[in-house]
Amino acid sequence: MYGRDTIKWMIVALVLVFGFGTFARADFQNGLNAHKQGDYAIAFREFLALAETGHADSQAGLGVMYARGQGVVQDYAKAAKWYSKAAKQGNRIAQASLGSFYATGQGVPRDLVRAHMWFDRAASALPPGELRDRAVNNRDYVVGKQLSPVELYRSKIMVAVARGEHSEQEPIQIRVDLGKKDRVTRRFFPDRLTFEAGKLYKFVIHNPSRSKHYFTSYVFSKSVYTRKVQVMNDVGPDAKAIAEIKGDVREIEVLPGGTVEWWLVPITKGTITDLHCHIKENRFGHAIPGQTEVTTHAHFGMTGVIVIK
Ligand SMILES: [Cu+2]
Repeated sequence: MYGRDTIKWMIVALVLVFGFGTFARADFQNGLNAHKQGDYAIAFREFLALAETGHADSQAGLGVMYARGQGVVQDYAKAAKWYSKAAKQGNRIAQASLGSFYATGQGVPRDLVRAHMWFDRAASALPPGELRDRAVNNRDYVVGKQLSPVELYRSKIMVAVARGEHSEQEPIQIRVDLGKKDRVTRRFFPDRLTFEAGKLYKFVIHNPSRSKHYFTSYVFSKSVYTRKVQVMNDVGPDAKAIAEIKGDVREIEVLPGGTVEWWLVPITKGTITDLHCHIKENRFGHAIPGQTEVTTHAHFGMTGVIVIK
């Protein structure tokens, strides 16, 4: 099912670079002319010399030649490498082609979020009109409809970051404490958290107690876009980050006295009821080896509800 759309994309892309471009550099034009005439050895040499100096159109040209095996052994990984360099500089053939590669797993590991991101950037680089409409359709039909709301949001953020539009929105701060300053209270404080979809949050998870606790909610982690997680040296306004973790988060364990800041944007609205701490302990506050009645903090009431409005 990807095949046909991907081919369409390649055609859109090729028309763009080799049909519509106006190019300032004479040496690039030489390469382009050679390529049109099928003189791939000359085209490759011209493109390579320029590509290595950072010339985006030449990098895209090399991408095309590697993707089609023109004058070189067909090599999708090398094509992806050159497309990637050109795409980051805003070359739209490279952006569109890289989108196709990510959608199909050709030359790069398959990654629909990245595919969507590159298709989106390629589409928005086009002037309004039929080509752009086709580009948007391809973005949506090849990958868009297969992404979850969180994944679509991640793509949107990646595009915004690339455009330098991602101004630091002031985060809303929410704090939850795991237990109290003792080792017997097994509760979240508060045990009901309310977020608003689409806003940026600095979600502070602090453990004031003398035992380890988990903040675990698989539904919540799937309902939010995680920008970063920071391990803090303290709690409060003077706290400094001592580690930063990027990517998806499933659950967070906070050691006694520890603090973590989870920078996130809630995406999917709903009432989430699977928040719990699954640290194993008996009712005396510690696990006894071999004891069969060991249970978890959740059984002692360390559960909670998260609402995303
Ligand atoms: Cu716990």
